Amino acid sequence: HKIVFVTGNKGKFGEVKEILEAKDIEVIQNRDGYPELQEDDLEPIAAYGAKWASEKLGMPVMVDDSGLFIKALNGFPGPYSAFVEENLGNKKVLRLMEDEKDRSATFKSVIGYCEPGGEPEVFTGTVGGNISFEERGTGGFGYDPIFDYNGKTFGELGNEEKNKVSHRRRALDKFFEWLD
Ligand code: ITT
Ligand code: NA
Repeated sequence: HKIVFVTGNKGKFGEVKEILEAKDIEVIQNRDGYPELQEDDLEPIAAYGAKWASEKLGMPVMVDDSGLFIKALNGFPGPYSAFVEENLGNKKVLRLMEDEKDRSATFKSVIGYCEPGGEPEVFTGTVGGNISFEERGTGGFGYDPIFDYNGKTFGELGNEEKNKVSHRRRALDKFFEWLD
C-alpha cells in the first residue's frame, strides 16, 4: 500500500504517518491542497477532497478534515477551525470561553479516502474533552494546548499518548477495519 496524504498541515501529517507506518502502509505528503466545500459537516468536505485529488494525482489519496466543536459556543469553531486558529488563535478562543462553566468540547477528524476511478469513503473519529483555562504544553499543534483530556492537555500528552486516543486515531482505526 502506498497512499498520498494531501495536507498542508505538518502536525496532521506527522500523526497520520506514524499511525499508518505502524500498519506497514507507506504514506507521502502532498501539499497542493484540494477545493474545500463550504459545508457545516466535515464529511462531504473530506469525501469531495479525496475524490478530487485521487483523480488529479492518479493515486490512492487520503485527506483529513478536522475541527474543534465547543459546546458552549454552539459548536464553534467547528468547520471554521482552520480560519479561527490562523486568524484568532488559542488565546482569543480562551477569551470567548472566559465566563463559560460548561467547557466540554469535541475534536472531530474525518478521514477521506479514494482510489482513482473509485468512490470516496469517509471515516469519522471523535474524542471528548474540556477547554482548559490557559494554554498548557508544547507538544502537538493547533488547539492541542487548550484541549484538556483527563487532566492533561493534548499539548502536554506527547505524540505517542495522543496518538493512542485522538480523534484522528479513532478515524484511522475505522479505516483499518474497512481495509481488512
Ligand atoms: P489541511 O491542509 O489538511 O486542510 P488545515 O490545517 O487547514 O490542513 P483543517 O482544514 O482540517 O486543516 O482545519 C482543522 C483545524 O483544526 C486546523 O487549524 C488544525 O490545526 C486544527 N486541528 C485539527 N486537528 C487537530 C489536532 O489533532 N490538534 C489540534 N488542532 C487540530
Ligand atoms: Na484546510
